[in-house]
Amino acid sequence: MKIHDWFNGPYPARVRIALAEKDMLSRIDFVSVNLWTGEHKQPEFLAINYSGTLPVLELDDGTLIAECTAITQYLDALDDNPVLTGRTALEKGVIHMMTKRAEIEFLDAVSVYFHHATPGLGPQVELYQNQEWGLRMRDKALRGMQYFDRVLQQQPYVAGDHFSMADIAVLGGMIFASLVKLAVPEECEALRAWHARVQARPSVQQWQRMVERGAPQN
Ligand code: GTS
Repeated sequence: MKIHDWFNGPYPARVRIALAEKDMLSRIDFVSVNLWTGEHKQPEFLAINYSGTLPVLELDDGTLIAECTAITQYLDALDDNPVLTGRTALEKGVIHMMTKRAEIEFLDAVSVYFHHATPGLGPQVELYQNQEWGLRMRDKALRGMQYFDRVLQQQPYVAGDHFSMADIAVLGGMIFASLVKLAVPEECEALRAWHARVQARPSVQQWQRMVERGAPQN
């Protein structure tokens, strides 16, 4: 299996952390797509993913699966022990809901802020920017952090009692927020405590070490 991604991107991080949780990193060949030169917007990559985003999973038979949630669901099901995406109907429903909420209310909002209200990937890649929209999305992301803080005051993990894909999605938001220097409000103590706990997980540590090794040479 191959994954087309960029080594330190927040969305790619979601899949890399899921792979580390499942002890599957060694089964993947990573193909580097350079976001900073706009490789993901070139026809060659758009043929792989119409949406022009990373990551994309490519199976040995050529099947392409884009979207972090879809990729994680596929990978998690391979061993018939889908601990990240839910083993029961109830778990699946709640984890999916909270993952989607993490995207809509937090991670995607930080991403829009980055692309619209900061230099983003630079003038060669960011062909349209709307600063007002970007700033609104920054404020939405901050409200999202407050929402997840309230959730985590009630339960240890984003979707309940177990670490899941929903935690990884919120972690993606925290990774992106840190890249764009969007601080977690001081009063979000439960979110901060959860963040410290999940950052200590071996999967997240392993991802951190991959990032520290730096950009691939291909
Ligand atoms: N909904 C998609 C998913 O969940 O996979 C979003 C993917 C996404 O936005 N990926 C980022 C991207 O391709 C990668 S990164 O910014 O996290 O590194 N961004 C490039 C762009 O131009 O939007």
